Amino acid sequence: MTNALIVIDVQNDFCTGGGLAVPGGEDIVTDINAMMDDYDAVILTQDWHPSGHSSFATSNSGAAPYDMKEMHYGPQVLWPDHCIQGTRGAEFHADLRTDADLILRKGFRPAIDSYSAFFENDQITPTGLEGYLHNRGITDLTLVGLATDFCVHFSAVDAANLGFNVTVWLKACRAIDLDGSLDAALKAMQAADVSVKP
Ligand code: VGL
Ligand code: ZN
Repeated sequence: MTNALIVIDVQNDFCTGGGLAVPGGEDIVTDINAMMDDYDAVILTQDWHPSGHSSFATSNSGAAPYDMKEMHYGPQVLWPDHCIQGTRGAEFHADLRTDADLILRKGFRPAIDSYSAFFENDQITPTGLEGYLHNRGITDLTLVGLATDFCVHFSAVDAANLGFNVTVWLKACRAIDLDGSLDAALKAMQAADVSVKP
């Protein structure tokens, strides 16, 4: 068994004062740093959008943040601007350890969003992470980070469907919780055989 810790999107824009602040986002940093020494590999993901990304409400005339839009790949939440490439908001939280093996960026294609660390929101375009993990012989994944109900949720379900043994550790995650999205995410993760630990 070879295990990896995958730290999802612990970036300034998802912390207090950020463009898409997740309540308590920064509170998980200390626990995540402490966990890193217990894994064979540590991977950080970084939400990394070009300015004017199609998932931003400001890129869709007449739209307000958190409206839904039907994209060519399915329904998409329209977000406040966040994690724009090269900005301070896209940087990792200053206290997060970045001595990781791999930093995987996602969401860089202008016309498609990417919640999952494995596939973009069309569910087909791969990020390459599956191949990286298989090449390194990694079988077991623990996921932590932001946000529980979006990027952690979709990454965990994809990982389980790809055959990895997946644990999500909620004490080191925080949620956006939009219209019951946290409840739905917890159910979807359990249904996909993700082990959800408090
Ligand atoms: C995320 C919404 C938009 C996340 C990223 O990291 O959960 N959520 N972009
Ligand atoms: Zn994003």
